[in-house]
Order: sequence, then C-alpha cells, then structure tokens
Amino acid sequence: MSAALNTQRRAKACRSIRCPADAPRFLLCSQTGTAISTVYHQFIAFKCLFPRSHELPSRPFISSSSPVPTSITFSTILSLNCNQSSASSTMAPSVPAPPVMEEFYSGIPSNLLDRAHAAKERLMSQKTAPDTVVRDEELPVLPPYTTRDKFNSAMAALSRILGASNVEINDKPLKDGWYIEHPNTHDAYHLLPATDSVSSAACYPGSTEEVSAVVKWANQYEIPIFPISIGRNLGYGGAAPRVRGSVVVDLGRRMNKVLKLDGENYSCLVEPGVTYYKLYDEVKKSGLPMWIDPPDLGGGSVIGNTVDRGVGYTLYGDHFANHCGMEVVLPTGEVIRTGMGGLPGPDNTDSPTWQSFQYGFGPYYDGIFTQSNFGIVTKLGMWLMPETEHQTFMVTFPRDDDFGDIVEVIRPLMVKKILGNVPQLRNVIQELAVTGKPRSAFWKGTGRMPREVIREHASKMPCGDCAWVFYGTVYGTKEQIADTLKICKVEFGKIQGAKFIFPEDVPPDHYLHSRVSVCSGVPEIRELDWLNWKPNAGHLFFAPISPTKKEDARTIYEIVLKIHQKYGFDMFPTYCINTREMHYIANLVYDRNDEDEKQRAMACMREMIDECAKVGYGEYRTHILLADQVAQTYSWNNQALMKFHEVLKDTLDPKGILAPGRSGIWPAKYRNQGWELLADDDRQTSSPADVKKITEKLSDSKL
Ligand code: EUG
Repeated sequence: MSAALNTQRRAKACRSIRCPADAPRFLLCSQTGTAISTVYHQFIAFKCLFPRSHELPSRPFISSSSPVPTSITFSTILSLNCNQSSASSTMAPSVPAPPVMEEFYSGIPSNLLDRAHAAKERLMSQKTAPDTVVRDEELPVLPPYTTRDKFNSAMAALSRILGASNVEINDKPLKDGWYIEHPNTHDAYHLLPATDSVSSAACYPGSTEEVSAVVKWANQYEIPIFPISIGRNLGYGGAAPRVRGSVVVDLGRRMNKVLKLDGENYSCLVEPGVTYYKLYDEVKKSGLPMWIDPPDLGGGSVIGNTVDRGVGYTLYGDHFANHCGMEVVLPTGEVIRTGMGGLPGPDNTDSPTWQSFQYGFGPYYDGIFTQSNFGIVTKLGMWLMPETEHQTFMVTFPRDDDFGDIVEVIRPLMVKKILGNVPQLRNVIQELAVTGKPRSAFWKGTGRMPREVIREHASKMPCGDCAWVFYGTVYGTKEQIADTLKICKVEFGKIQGAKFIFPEDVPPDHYLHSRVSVCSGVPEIRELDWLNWKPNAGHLFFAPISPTKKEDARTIYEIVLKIHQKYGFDMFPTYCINTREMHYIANLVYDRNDEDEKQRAMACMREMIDECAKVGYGEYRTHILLADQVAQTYSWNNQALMKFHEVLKDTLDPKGILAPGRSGIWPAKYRNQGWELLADDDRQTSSPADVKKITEKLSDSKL
C-alpha cells in the first residue's frame, strides 16, 4: 500500500477508535517523546498521538490533583497489519509505528513511515534490555548547590512564567525509546549508568521572549539550564545535560516553524524545532526549486546540527559555512541578532539583508555560539542550494592498503572542485552493517569480526570482495556531469582494480540509493541500520580531523585500529571529506546492556583521544562526557584557548547558569572543584556519589 493510502487509512482509524478511558490521565504525566513510548506499553495495539503542542493538556507538576481535561483528541494507529518496506522482514511488526510529522513536530515524514517502522521493528527485535530503568533515589534529581525546598519554589516560579503545562518534572522511570521517540530526560545512548546524566525537569518555552524569561529565571534561582533543539544529538550525548539535575530547556516543542523561505535569495529562517525532515517538507510544499542539505539522518534539528557544526552531503555540506544570521538569547537574558540582523528593518520588521550577508559590521560573533555555552540560538538563517541534475556513484577498491592512495586521489579532485560536495569513504565492513542485519547474521564468534569473514560476505554482495568504498556525487548539467565522471574514472582508475558502480547496477534496497537521496537534499532514515549490529546498541562517534593526506590519514587509522583491537570492537570508519580535511568518523557500536562493554567503549574513546592528541590530531566534536578531555588536548601555549573561553564564559554568564561544562567550558562557580572529567580520572562527575562529594565541600557555606 502506498504511504498516502496508508495515511488515509490511519486517519480513518483515528476517527473510529477510541482510547481507553484512563488514557487522558496517563498522558498528563508527561508529554515528551519518552511519554510517547510509555504510552506504547499501555496500548499495545494502538498508538495514541498527542494533539498539537499548544493544545496539550496541562500537567500538574506540584499538585497532582488538577482537573483532568475531558476533550483530548486522540488519533490512533493500528500497529498490526502495517506495511513493510522492501528492506524489512516479512513479519508483521510487533512495535507501534513512530509518530508522523503531521501529528508530532519531531515525527517521521509519512513517506518514510513504513521504512522507519520497519527499522524500529528490526532494532527492537534485538532488544534484550528492559524498556524502563527504574530509579532508586529521590526524584527529581536536584541540580547542585540548591535544596529541595529552594528547587520546588523555583519550579513553581517557572510554572508561573511558562504555564504549568510547559514545565515537566523528570520523576518517572527512564525510557531510551527509539530514534523518533527519543527522550529529553537523559542520554538514550548512555555510556555510564542511564540514571547518571539526567535532568531534573524539562520546560517548553514558546517564543524568544519566553526563552529570555527562562534564562532570567535561571539567573535568579541559580539553576543550571541545558537547552536542546530536538535532542537527537545521539552519539554525542543526546538530550542529556552535562550537570546532573539541570533543567532542560526543550526549544523544539513549541518553536518549530520555518519562518521564511526565500526563493530568490535561496535561503530560509528557522526555529530550533525544525528538523531536516520538516524543512524538506516545507520547501517541497512551497514548490520552490531549492534543496536542503541533510546529514545522514534527517531527524536532527537544523539549528542543533549547525550550532554543533555538523555536516551534510550536498555542495552545501558545511552547515556553519552556509548559515546566515542568528538570533541569540545571551546567558543574562539579553537578545541579540548577529550579522545584518543587527540592523532593524522599517516598522519592526527583520533586516531585509539578514539572510543575504553573513558578517554585518564590526566583530563577527556567530562562531562563539557554536559548540559553546555562550548563548541560546532561537532563530537561524541557512542558505539553500538551487536544484540541479546530479549523479551519485560508488567506487570500490580491492586492497586494504589502497587507503592512502585513495586519499591522494580524492584531495586534488576536491581542491580543484571537480568533487564539490562532502563525499564519504567507508570500509567494506560497513557494507555489511548498512544491510541492517545483525553481526550475528554474518558471524557467530566473539571478539572482532575477522577480515576473512567480512571478505566472504562482501564477495556475495554488490560491492564484491573489496576493502574500501567511496560514495561520490557530481552536480551540474548533464554534460558537466558526464565530463566530471570521465575525470573521476581516470583518476580513481589509477588505483588498480577500482570499480565504478551506479544506482541502476544495484538492487532497490541497496544503501547506494539512500546516498542518492542524502546527496541530493532528500533526508533519510537508512543510516540507523548499522545500529542493528549489536543488541541494545548505542553508538559513539570518535571524530578526529585529518588532513586529506595519505600519511596523516594512515597515522590516525593505525591508532584507531590498534585501540579498537585492544578493546575488542569492530571498526566502522566513515571519512566525510571536506576538501583539505576529512572528518574521520569512527562509529563505535556497543551494547548498552553490557556493563563491561560500556566500560570498554569509554576506555577505547579515552585512549583514542589521548593517542591522537600525542601526535597532533584532535576531535571536531565529541560526546558531552568526553568534552573535558578533548578540550584539554587543545592546550597550545599553556591552555591559552581554554583561558580565553573562561574569560568569555565569566563575562557573558556571571552566574554560570547556561550549560555548565558544555565543550569543557566551566563557569567560575563550578571551575576547579572536581567537575572536570579527565582521562586519568576514574571519577564519573555525573554520578550521584561524585556530585555529592564535589558539592558537599561547599554546601554548608552556599546553601
Ligand atoms: C557521521 C558524520 C559526522 C558525525 C557523526 C556521524 C556519519 C556517520 C561528519 O560528521 O559527527 C555515518
């Protein structure tokens, strides 16, 4: 059945099926993604979806005796008999479908629903861990340097500012959920116990003014806040605050509009809750001939990804480089606009040049609001790429040792802009992983999968018996594409045995087709499939920057390989090549239900960070719990850079309320008291015991 038909059928089902009578009260508990998956367990065959956010029933957060609203609209979906994509198994799904975007702002687009549902089904079929983690401590977890009484009165004040329905206490068991139904209470891909990196509460401001009011509130009560846009920074900490008990400011729930689409300027202006799926949808609806630039997975926030300096795969793949203009709430609550946005248009309108010129006049600040805790970005301008003809292809290379030579071929092609997007180079093992089959389907052994096993399976797949796979795309007119491909064939052909494979050469469920989409501006869900490698999988990204040069790339490769071998992990390197450098992404997949494996994953990350730093290489981005260690590797001139960060932090955020510890930047209030989590340190400063140790020194004098 087509997606449209499916949606129609679901709409019909929505009208005809009523949820059980106790559903409204249940929904009152929580309105987050977490709650969505909690609901699943109540109604195994149905899925209850929420009405739009402004219609959400109010949640009593202090008194539980508020009246239960009587007019909640439910739509339901029959989760049985749902359609399967071609890639999925033939079994009927036993898990409910994820919410679609029309029904929930961070949902899946309806055209991807069947595939997302199948992907969820495949992942959940491997799950052996319990669905919820029950917590054995007084809840909610308090932020540091406060008392329960003070916290309660602060939360009462916050409820008065935002309305009680927009404040939600994190006092339920934790649910990791799934990609679409992700939690905003903790890190779904926890490295430490799930209960460590948790918030005390989440709040949902509905405008820049309300964000500013929340920031002023945080200053008044000295409560640490942790803003998220969507909260899908999975592999880097998800929605989890660095400081235990922070209040998560979930911007996306009520601020998720595409504010402008400009078909002449080829630009847009978005709010934090706009995902790549949503921006794509709006551009399509507008009929304008523009592309967005999605990362591998489309569920992330455009703002969130850009301010974490994420990457996509069209000609506009460097997201920060293609942003134009920000609106930022500073840690004191002041609101600024950067670039041309500083110059107001007539009659209180936005500057007509805000999305046209990045720099404005005077110092250019936008960079300090990325990977930082210096401000909350509430609006962001992005440039959009004009639609064009395109051709995606893969090139396979036969020998493990070809790696260096491949890099040497790629660099000049990119510097000369023959290749203009962000192409990927992957190891052959990833061809196995992106089939979505578990590792156990290929090999039953323990330890790292042997090269011969990979070879045996690859030789039966479209990639054949190869070692490396390059995914490239060329753009332009048909003639330009043909010319560029000719050059690529000559250049890659210099490596003996290089083989070009085009989309028409592979079956419809091959990963190459999802590269065609991503590299032509169509957001995808396919990349999740390598998460099936292990049961209960979480993933971590080790993401050093390498020059696009043979020797550097090899040095890093050898370090990463040696340490993966030492800790017993299969190695999934994806090189995202951005001209003169490569984002060297090693995806570490681990079983969240296996304590030993989690500890090895952490140790493996720590050692890779250290060993790379020793020879001069550093990460472009990292998991929130590894940020202190990574920040310390940027130590040139006796940590001069960190000292500069700290000067800015203390000036902009004197009370230290905004995301303390983000990117390793601690405000004065927290600095040098033991919060920093360094490599040679076995403490876990997000654990209850360590937080207690740190704070009790000060608690007598401060409280
Ligand atoms: C990927 C790429 C990234 C990143 C995390 C994951 C790709 C995975 C270029 O940056 O930070 C397939």
